Amino acid sequence: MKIAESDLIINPDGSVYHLNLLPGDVADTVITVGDPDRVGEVSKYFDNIEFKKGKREFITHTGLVGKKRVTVLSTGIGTDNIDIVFNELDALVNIDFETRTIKKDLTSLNIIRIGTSGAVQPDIPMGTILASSFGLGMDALMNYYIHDLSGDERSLLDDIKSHFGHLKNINPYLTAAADNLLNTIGKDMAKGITITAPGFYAPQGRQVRAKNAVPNFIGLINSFKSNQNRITNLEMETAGIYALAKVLGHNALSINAILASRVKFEFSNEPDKIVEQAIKLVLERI
Ligand code: R1P
Repeated sequence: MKIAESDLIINPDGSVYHLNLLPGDVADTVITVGDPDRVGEVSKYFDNIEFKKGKREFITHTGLVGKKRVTVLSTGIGTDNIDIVFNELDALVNIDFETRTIKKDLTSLNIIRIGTSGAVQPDIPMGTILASSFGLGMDALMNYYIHDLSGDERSLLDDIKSHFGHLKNINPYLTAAADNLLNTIGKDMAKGITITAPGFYAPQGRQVRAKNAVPNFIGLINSFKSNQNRITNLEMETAGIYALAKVLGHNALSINAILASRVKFEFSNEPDKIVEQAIKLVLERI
């Protein structure tokens, strides 16, 4: 079936609408970062840069790490942007832009987020590099997609729903990390469930001036336990990345540079150093 011009918008130069990339620009291994300035912090370690492109907050560098072709691109903040980035990344590899049809042989990308995050458990200090074993979405993105769960995901999500059930208007969703990436890139890292919030302040339990509707949100979050699983950290993209990667047949892993302890009320005085450690670790292991 032909995909409508209004459903998949292709620019006059043949590039996809927001990312401004052509089919062929995306490597099979993709690193996503939130901050557009972090793209160069990753690609400065590339052995060769093939090109740099960008539009809005979506900056892309593709090049070689050793002999491996790697793309690094910025998503900006939030799962609304993840919706755009993941659909367009997938279209670039799995849709024939000439015929506007889905290709017969689909490509499965390995996608690794390198992002920043705050810890909600006292034994996870600032400076930790943490791999998300699951992404737990508190945002609304996956209300709009059909998202099948494995048996393990379903039973963990049921426990989560009973823990957070009194919070009205939240329909949490859960997806596991891709095993192939968790067991290689994330092999000896701290691990846990990462909550993806639809905001930075009250949606992550921060109290500044506006009154929070959920009292002691961090206490509610860090008291959850189901078998060996607990919630370790908060950020704003992982759950959308995991869920859309699964829906579209890609493998995803989120690596979190822990810059803050939300239980000790601390923020790191060397955030760039922690992010750099995460970048180096991921590049050594991809
Ligand atoms: C909020 O400051 C941003 O930082 C975290 C959150 O997920 C959100 O995007 O990640 P990045 O540093 O990768 O953007």
